[in-house]
Amino acid sequence: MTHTNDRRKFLKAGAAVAAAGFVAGAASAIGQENNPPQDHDHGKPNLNQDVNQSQPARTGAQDEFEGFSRYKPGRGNDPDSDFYCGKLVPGFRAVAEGPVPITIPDLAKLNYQVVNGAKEFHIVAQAVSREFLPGYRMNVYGYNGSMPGPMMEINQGDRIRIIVTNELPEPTNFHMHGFEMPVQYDGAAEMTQNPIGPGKTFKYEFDVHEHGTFFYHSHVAMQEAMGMVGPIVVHPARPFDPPVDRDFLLVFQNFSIKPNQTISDSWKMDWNWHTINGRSGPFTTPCVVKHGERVRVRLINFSPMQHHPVHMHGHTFWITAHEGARAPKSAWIPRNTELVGVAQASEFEFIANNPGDWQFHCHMIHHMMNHMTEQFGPNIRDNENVETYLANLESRPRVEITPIAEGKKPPGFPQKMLSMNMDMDEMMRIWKPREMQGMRASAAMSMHGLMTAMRVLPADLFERVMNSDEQIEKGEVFAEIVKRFGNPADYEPAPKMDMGAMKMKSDRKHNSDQMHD
Ligand SMILES: [Cu+2]
Repeated sequence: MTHTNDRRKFLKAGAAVAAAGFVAGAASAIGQENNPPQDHDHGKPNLNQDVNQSQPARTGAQDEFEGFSRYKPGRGNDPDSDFYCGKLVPGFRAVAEGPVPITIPDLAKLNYQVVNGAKEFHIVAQAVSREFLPGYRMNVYGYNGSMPGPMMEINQGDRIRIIVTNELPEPTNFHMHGFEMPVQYDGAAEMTQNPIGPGKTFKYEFDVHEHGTFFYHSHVAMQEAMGMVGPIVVHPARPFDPPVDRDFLLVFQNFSIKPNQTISDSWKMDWNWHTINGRSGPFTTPCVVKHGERVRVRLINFSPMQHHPVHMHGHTFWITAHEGARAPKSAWIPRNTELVGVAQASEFEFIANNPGDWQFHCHMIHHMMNHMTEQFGPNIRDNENVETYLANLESRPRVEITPIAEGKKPPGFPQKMLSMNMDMDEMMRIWKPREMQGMRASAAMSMHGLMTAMRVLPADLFERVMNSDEQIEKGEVFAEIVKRFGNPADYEPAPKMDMGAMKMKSDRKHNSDQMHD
């Protein structure tokens, strides 16, 4: 590779650039308040303006890599370049700093103690409840009070000791998926050990020589369908180059839970509830990154039977690893949708060069909806006994449709279903994470099931969203991004008070479409 020296120079300068980001970014953001909106060609993306107004002064060599810019959408000039689609464009973090800690939205990390030279983790298999959406608390199985279980984050070369206690009223077993360990620790009862009985404990201990994205899970099939999984990340002893600035992990799962029930039906062959790290969109906390950073995402599919083509809007990423092994760079593939099969883990990396709030989701249409029972579920809940059912007979079927297309109804109409029934408190909880601040007021309406958001924010806006105590108005950050990087003339803010099709529980009988702050 001929670019080694350039890249080394960059890496030296990169950390200083990143450190200077906040102050300089804040100053330029204030400075541009008075800038008149630029005159754009109608409908054309505005690629030529200085899109990086919020970044500190940098030299062209740090931003541009053979025609690929870390700050402007674009692929570069030559598919054979090392930097095409950002392939080997480094993040701001120096390789020598080691791997960046994992960000795992909505899940905890598992603590350990070093005991007799091993990292010792305690894991408890349990029946747990998990709130998939505000107000929708489901009965599943998991670990340490959580579903999925908490993440183990370890290093290549560690000796680990996992002490598993079974608090379920039935036997379980404990398998660490993908590890090349001594066979008696494989946890594949009854081929390699006796099951762990209720109230019993079993110890697993071995040296970890691999690196990558793994997971632990029960190897009892229907316990798997009840949610018994937890992620494991093993960082490489020799940090990967190019370095990433952020490293996210998302576990995708499906469940079958009838509208009037809370217990996952592990016998089912189809699946109506979909979770990322144990939550359904829009309760999934967005991933937030800084403009120009190199980002890694690890996708684990622990669904019982269905695969997930996971698509990220606005960017092209490189598939860099599958399951337990980093792929050689010659085998990396540029993509915007990665099909993750059952029990597979994929990793991808990209340069966040296109600011905005980008949808990031499984593309299976029935995985892009929460339990798909809006029209059906409320009937069951509201008419749970025969008397109320009969009393409401004249009003059924109560199919609520988006009030559009007056008098013009093609075959198949309607297809745009309403989404959630949440009250104000529940909706407030959707908006509570700081990661949601400044998104469009209607953003939550567009995330259902296996959906979250990848937010790419200029440095100053990132600081406001992630590190300040400032209350940020809904839509403010998004509008600012459109102003700086897009075409404000064609942008219409979301109506602030209008949650659109979402109806409040208390208002549903009054057929109100409005939500009041
Ligand atoms: Cu899917």
